[in-house]
Amino acid sequence: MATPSSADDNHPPSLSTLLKKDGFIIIPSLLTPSELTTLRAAASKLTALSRAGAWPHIRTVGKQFPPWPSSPSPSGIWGIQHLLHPSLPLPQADRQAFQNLYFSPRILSIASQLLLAPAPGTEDNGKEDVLVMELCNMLVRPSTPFALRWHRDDIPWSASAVDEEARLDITKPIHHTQWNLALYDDDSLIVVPGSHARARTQAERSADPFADDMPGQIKVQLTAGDVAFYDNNILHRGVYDSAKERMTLHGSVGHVDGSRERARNVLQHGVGEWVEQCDFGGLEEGVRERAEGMRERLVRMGRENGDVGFSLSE
Ligand SMILES: O=C(O)CCC(=O)C(=O)O
Repeated sequence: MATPSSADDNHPPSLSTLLKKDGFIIIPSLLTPSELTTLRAAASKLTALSRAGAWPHIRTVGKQFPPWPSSPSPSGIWGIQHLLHPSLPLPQADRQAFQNLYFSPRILSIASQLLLAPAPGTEDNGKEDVLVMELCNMLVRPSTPFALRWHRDDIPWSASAVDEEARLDITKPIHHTQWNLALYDDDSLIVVPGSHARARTQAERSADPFADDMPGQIKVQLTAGDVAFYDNNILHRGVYDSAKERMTLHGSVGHVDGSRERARNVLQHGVGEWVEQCDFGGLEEGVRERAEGMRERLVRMGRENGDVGFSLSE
């Protein structure tokens, strides 16, 4: 399991080195107990409202990729979208808890370390004003058993090995990072470590899309309060236990050089329709300015990229 603990205590590998090697890293105990309590309270209220059909931005059981219907299917929901949406039907304190978390200096410092890694041979680790606001969603326990097929988030399963290699070149700068922050212990995410950096093997190509025994697969084990950062083009799937509580915040942060591929990844979720109405006035000074800058760069990305379509379909 990749954790930021060191192979050599004098020269611990950087977070970006670990992420480039395995495709994911786990940062234990990012949240304090009091933050965990506050976020669980907000998350529980939003989950109840979403299951009852009072929040239309949901992921419905039975459908893996966006767009999703706006009412829960009879088999329930497995995710809730847009936790930063200005119309989220929650008291201000709960909405603030999600904003505080998404823009928290701890999350953004890790994102900066991953996205602004120094170019080989330089000491320069860039400037923070290239971070872009992206997604802040939540993955929840479905009420009936449900599983996602193996996928990469932004490369179709039908891609040739040549196309996969062109997209997965890890010598190129990283332009996004995705994270899962568990509010309850969570082992639903299954990944093949290292697969973010190579085309699929013949065994992976010919495997059943719902295979429970993909060679090399591991469960990403998160204890409540831990966060996993990962490359969303790692081979992965979700397998959900309807009897086990799950409320895992699911976000991403981008880099301004992310171009059309990142624009599609983010804007296919509909964020462009509401991001300009978000009120970040409740954030602490310093954090607020950074949030405004990240929002501004997302708006610009939307303007420059027009209709982006969807990454995947089923
Ligand atoms: O449930 C998870 O953690 C994985 C979700 C996922 O693979 C996705 O949203 O594409």
